Amino acid sequence: MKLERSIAAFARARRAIAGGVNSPVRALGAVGLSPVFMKGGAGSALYDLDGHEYIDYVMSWGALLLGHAYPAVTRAITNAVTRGTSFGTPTEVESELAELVVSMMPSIQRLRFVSSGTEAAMSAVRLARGFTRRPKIVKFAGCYHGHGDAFLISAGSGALTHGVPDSLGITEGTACDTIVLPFNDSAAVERTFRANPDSIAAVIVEPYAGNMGLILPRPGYLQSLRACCTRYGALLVFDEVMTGFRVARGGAQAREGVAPDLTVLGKIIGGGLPAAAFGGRADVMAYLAPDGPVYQAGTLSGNPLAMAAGVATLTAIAADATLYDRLEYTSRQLADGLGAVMQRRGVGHYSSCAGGMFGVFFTTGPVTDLQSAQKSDRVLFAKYFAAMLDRGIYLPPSPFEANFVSSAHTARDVEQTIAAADASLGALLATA
Ligand code: HOZ
Repeated sequence: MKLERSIAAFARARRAIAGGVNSPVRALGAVGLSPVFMKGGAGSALYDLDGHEYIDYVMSWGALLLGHAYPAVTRAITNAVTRGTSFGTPTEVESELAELVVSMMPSIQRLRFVSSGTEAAMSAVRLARGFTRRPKIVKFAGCYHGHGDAFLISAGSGALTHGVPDSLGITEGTACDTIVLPFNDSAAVERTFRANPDSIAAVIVEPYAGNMGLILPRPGYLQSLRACCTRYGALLVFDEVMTGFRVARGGAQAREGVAPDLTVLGKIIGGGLPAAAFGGRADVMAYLAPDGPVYQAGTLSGNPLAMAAGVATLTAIAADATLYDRLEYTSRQLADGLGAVMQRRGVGHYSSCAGGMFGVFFTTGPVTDLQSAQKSDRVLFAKYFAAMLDRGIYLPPSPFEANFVSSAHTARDVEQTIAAADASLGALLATA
């Protein structure tokens, strides 16, 4: 496949942008390729600079639940932009989006909008520390909560494939206050609380881990985190940046029946524009300035364009009674169909899915944590990624990222994707 224009665009980008990209995984380093520059998208399709069309399973890393350029979202943004792009004052559309979120996620009594998931996670942890007056946080290896200092220790996502799971630039003091435990291990959490009964402010977790591939919690795991936090007076923070509005209208917390104290949201809440939020118990949120002593602020927080896109997105979600059944059906068809192809071709695999996301590991499972995820065959994945790209399928460019579907993905997309996987693996195994 010819990607001449993308290659030229990357050479240009590298002259002015650090590394040529504004987020590391986009560089496609994990699969040894040069990035594909896109010029547009519609529904489930992406179009690159060289004129190729792809079925997209990145969906702006999960932000687009309704597909690219969903008409109601585009209309809402177009209408909003004619009234001005940013005021630095409150606007009513912020309350409109906040009310929608509160109505969909009962554990959120109050929230605060920010511009990115990173900012939301950082702010939630500061708030948890301020509220509990304790220093430490517990996170899980392979979970990713954006690039705030406290989280870049055994982090997932791009940190896993760019050789820096523990980034330089994080002070020893920060690292000391982050306790990293294996995902899905309730006993490790219990032991840690017993050893640090008065110093843990919060446990932060992706309830469905989506940044080391997709790893679902063992039955009872999230409940055990809830119980430990309650017993020891720490806050339970669910990072639902990926899973919020994606695995169910009320996120993973609704599917699992576990109410966190705080929730971190991003991606879908902004309908493809930069918006994120953190929210939860009213007594905890009351600690935030201007009412309380924990400071947090942002010029573009609650930006009217992003709020309008969010309102249009959540309104469409709320009005569609069968949306999550359809998304789960599509994800299941893909996870099972791709698994069947791998089985037939003799490739070790393990798959999982939830709502509008799914994961396929190139290893025989079960995959329950970072250690088991890292058994994935990265070399085979890189070849598979390239072969799928050649056949018009745009996958997340790393074995440790989840795949995302939208309501725009069709049965024909699923069929084409499974056929492409069969042809790709057939060709790869023939030349191996
Ligand atoms: N952190 C995102 C993947 N889990 C990547 C964001 C991006 O490159 O856009």
